[in-house]
Amino acid sequence: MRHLGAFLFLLGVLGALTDICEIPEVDIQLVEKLGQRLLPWMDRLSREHLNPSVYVGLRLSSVQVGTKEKLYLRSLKLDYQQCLLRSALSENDSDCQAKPSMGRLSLYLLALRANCEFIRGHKGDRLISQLKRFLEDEKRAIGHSHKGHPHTSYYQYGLGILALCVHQKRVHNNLVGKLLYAVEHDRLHQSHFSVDTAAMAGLAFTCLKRSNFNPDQRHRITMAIRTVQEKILKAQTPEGYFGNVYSTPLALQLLMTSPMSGAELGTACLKAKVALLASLQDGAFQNAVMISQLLPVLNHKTYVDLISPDCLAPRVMLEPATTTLPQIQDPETINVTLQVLSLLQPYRQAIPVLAGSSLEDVLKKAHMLGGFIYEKQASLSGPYLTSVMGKEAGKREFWQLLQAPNTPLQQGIADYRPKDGEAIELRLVSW
Ligand code: B12
Repeated sequence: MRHLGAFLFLLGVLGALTDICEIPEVDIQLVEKLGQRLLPWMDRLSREHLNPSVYVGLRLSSVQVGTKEKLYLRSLKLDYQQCLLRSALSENDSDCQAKPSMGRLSLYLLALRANCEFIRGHKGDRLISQLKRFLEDEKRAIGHSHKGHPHTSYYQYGLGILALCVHQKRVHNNLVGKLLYAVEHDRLHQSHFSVDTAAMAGLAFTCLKRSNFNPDQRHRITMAIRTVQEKILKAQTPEGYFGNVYSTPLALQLLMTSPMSGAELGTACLKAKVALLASLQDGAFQNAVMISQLLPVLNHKTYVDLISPDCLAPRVMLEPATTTLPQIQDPETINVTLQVLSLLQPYRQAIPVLAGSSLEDVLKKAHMLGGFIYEKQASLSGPYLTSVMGKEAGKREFWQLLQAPNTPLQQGIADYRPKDGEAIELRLVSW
């Protein structure tokens, strides 16, 4: 207790010294460990594994993987340019099963900037037009009265504006206006405040402001940045996270760009950093997208730096981790209760799995045992649960993962590892 008191006092002193949001130097070994978890991704150059977010995260980090980065970007280019351009011509291209979404196209454009490239030429112009068309569609879906919702989410809407902005492509006032309205009228989120979405909107606005785009809207943009910053600060948990552990990296990216200053901001960021470091020690960051959003922060960088990135900055070369094989013990079997109560015919079953299994392993085993069916879809963040017991989540619905009775999980089916005796509920909810 005495230690905690002294620690909080120290935080207060440090906070008062630095009243901007700064993340003091982080142990490079910790950063290397995180970077090493991205290494397997660098070797997977097939379509379903290519992940522009991973590339952006690495390039804005203090570590590098040498020539593999070049190869990776080349594969991204081949995939995204061909697929997007071809799918613009014909809807059913056999090579490109799914047309990349607005968000993925935006991340691809960020990846190009992370390599200090501007989108160029005829093909480039078509990609930009494509992204603008996506945004126009979303604008129509939101509607004149702002009562509707984007087909994707305001997160991807913000990402789209950010991507155009870092490529110095201006966006119409009325497109920016939709995001401004959503921030001003608290419509970014349906059910509860999403720190990630607010942070992404704030990063997009910060880019517009720094680039002197949309001068007629300058005042509204400045106010919107302030609004999201204040809300994110208010969302800080007693442990120090902004929202939860996984929204803290994007929140910090935004707060680090802040023109706002004050002891409150400095202390809040230091507290968040301490909480993040503790979670790193606990192994909370395993997911590649989450690592890719965190690495820039540990290198004092944000997505807004893609306006003019420093591609010559020295970065430490990553070596593959030397793994010591764990001693093989008799694998212990644990029981996890799986339940689906939100359907007419409820399902509840104890599923025996090996200790350390993921929730996805539990679902697979439940399916094998009979009486349980589910479907998933690949996403950049990993497998996303789309359907349970034949019931597919509809538009603006999703299958929520909860620890019974009512605690939403903070990880997906591939990353979450239930403990012995835990009960997991899958619940169809609106968002
Ligand atoms: C929007 C969003 C949602 C929407 C997605 C629907 C939609 N039409 O957009 C809704 C509200 C449905 C949602 C649900 C969930 N989400 Co979510 N979501 C996001 C958010 C804000 C943006 C995702 C995005 O658009 N990325 C950009 C595009 C280009 O990438 P993409 O791969 O094409 O995007 C798709 C996937 O990300 C997928 N998706 C969304 N959330 C999740 C979570 C996981 C684990 C997976 C595998 C996929 C996935 O939906 C996106 C749209 O199709 C991120 C924030 C962030 N920091 O990344 C959180 C985030 C990814 N979600 C998160 C979580 C935990 C979940 C849930 C598991 C929550 C729960 N307890 O049920 C569920 C998923 C359950 C399932 N069925 O598998 C965490 C993941 C943390 C981690 N360790 O990986 C994040 C980081 C939020 C957070 N800070 O906690 N989410």
